[in-house]
Order: sequence, then structure tokens, then C-alpha cells
Amino acid sequence: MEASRIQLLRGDITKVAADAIVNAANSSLLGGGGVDGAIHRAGGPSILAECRKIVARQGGCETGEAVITTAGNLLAKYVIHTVGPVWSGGERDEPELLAHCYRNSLLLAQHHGLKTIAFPNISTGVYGFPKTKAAEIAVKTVKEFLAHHALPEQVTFVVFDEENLKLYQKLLPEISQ
Ligand code: AR6
Repeated sequence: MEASRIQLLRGDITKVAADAIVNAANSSLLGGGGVDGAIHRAGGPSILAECRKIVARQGGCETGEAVITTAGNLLAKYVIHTVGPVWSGGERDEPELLAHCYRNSLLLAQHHGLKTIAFPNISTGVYGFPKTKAAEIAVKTVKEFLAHHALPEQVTFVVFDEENLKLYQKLLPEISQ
């Protein structure tokens, strides 16, 4: 049941036409490199303008939390910005904080009545989270959420690199040919 609500896609998340795409942001919410840089570049300045308003209101975004903005010029309707943990050996609650990123992003999507959401592989780039462990947490957290919630209807994992593609194919044999 949950499996039919999960998709796996290899490519650039800025090209995905979901109700929301998730950004692997940092706590400043003011942009950066990696997928964060790509989303702000492709979406245009209206995303940063909304991020600045959120910063003025609540002073950024803590690790594991999520906020929502317009998606500007992107095909998506919204960007959900979440802040993944920096990997520092696994003794600083990194696994739990990564699970919070997925869960809080899904909760925000649900509160906004969104039907489709696409995730990048949060924390597995600059933040150095081991990819195998991160993929296991992502899949487990999303499946658990979908088992208990009707929205979002569809979750897409967008993988950018070959290693993550292989990991997600292995973890999701029911949807990977
Ligand atoms: N579409 C989909 N996935 C992508 C794209 C893209 N266009 N570009 C990169 N990835 P990272 P983090 C993948 O470093 O580790 C930023 O500077 C990439 O291959 O973007 O959470 C922020 O401002 C990797 O698997 O995010 C923060 O300071 C995944 O996205 C910091 O990096 C995440 O890599 C966050 O680090």
C-alpha cells in the first residue's frame, strides 16, 4: 500500500513538478551550495525573499525543522526547506535529526493539503552523512509516515548520484525494476 505511494527518480530536483520539493538548506535559510544553490538559482529571488521574512520572524531554522516558501519560477508550487544534521560520527543524534527532517517536511506538506512531495538525499552531500544509513532512515521514516497519513499521496525520492540510486533501488525493490 505505502510502496505504491513512493517513487524513485534520478535527476535534478529543480525540474520536478511536485506540489512541493524539499530543499536541503542550512539554518541561516539564506542559501548555499549543492541542491540549495540549485533551487535558489532555478527558482529566482522570490524564494530568498520569503526565506528572509521567515528569518526576521523566527531567526532561521533549526536542525531537523522545516519551513515552507513559494517555489518562485520552478514547476513545483512550494519549496519546503529543512536543515539536515552535519555528520559528526553519529553520537550527536544525527540519525534522529535526519528522521525529523523527513517527518517535519511531510507534516508541513500535509498541513498545506499537498498531494505530492519530492525529497533530495538530505545531508548526504556537504554535510557528510553516510549514504547507506541516510537512505535507510529516509525510506523507513517516509514509509512509517505514509502508513498513518493520507496526505501527501505521493512521495518521490530524487537521487542525483549513482551511489544513492543503487542504495534506494535496493531499499525499494518493490518499485525498482
Ligand atoms: N537535485 C537533486 N539532488 C541534488 C542536486 C539537484 N539539483 N544537487 C545536489 N544534489 P547537499 P547537504 C544532491 O550538499 O549535505 C548547502 O550548501 C547531492 O548529490 O546539497 O544536506 C546548504 O546550504 C546530495 O546527495 O546538501 C547547506 O549548507 C544531496 O543533494 C549544506 O549544503 C544533498 O547534498 C547542506 O548539506
